[in-house]
Amino acid sequence: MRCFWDDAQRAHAPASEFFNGALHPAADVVERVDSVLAAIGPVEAPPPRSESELLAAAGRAHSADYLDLLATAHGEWVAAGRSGDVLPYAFPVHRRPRTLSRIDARLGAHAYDTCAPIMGGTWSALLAGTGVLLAALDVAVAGSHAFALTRPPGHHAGPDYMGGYSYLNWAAIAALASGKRTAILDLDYHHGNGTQDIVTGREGIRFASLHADPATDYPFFWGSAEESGGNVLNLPLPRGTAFAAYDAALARAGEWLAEDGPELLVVSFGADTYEGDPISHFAIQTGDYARLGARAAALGVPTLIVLEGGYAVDALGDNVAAFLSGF
Ligand code: SP5
Ligand code: ZN
Repeated sequence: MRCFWDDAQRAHAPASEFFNGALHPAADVVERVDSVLAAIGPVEAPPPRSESELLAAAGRAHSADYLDLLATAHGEWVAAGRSGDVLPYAFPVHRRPRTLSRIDARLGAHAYDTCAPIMGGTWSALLAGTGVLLAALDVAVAGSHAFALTRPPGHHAGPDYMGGYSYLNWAAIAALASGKRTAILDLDYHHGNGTQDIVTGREGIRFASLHADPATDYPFFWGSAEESGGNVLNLPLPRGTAFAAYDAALARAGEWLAEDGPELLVVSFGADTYEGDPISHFAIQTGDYARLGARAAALGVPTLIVLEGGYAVDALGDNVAAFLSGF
């Protein structure tokens, strides 16, 4: 399988995230990428693309004012005399009809949590990630499987918001840019709330997600079984879920996605379902990922795989490589 990666994606290197009443070291560390690169073999750099082409692709899934915030937030933060990573702290629980100018107001209006810090290199890393995504998408649209080593993750980013280490929604951008009937299969431990919010009701796209029950797990406000219908299928699973139950749910998701006759499959693959993940609570083992990859591949359509979570850094590469081997 052809794999794509751009070293410019390393410029996003968060220091910390805020939860449970304290700042914690960021879980989405750059070392995650080194683990994957060491395990998957050779990767290709994407062909150069103009910034306007990259922005146009991102703009299929995200609003212009949100993209402008991502591009300008760190500069405004520094201009306001701040140091360290950019984080919001005040949020409009209900959208407020105000013209937003202060950086803290703009941040809060485009975020739902305090787990998506922005630094000086974030925007350039996101543009590089978009190039990686589009290069892999080209391969899949042409009829082969491809892996985009996207980092930071994307599936928590919505039409005009960031959160959960996510800024640009790789799966949604790919689906909307593909021009194909697309099935999106989200296999991260956490519900793909951003993807769901972007693609709900979109003709020619179906979204199925296997994830931890939002009654117990982040992102809490999305992803219940009842929140299924139309082009969305949510299959929440209890903490402790291991291969057999996960594989059964995956089979069910695959059947539902196949009903729509997709021409392209986009997999949001997160290895935070791994038994050793430090922030998650499923019990998938490294050897299971090859069988799960084969199950997803049984859909029988050209597939673009993007990376979401997975925070057991040492095992991440083997888990990703095993999943890809199933294809
Ligand atoms: C892409 C992705 O996997 N994003 C996940 C974001 C989850 N952030 C939640 C932070 C709170 C985690 N609580 C962990 C408790 C560890 N004992
Ligand atoms: Zn996750």
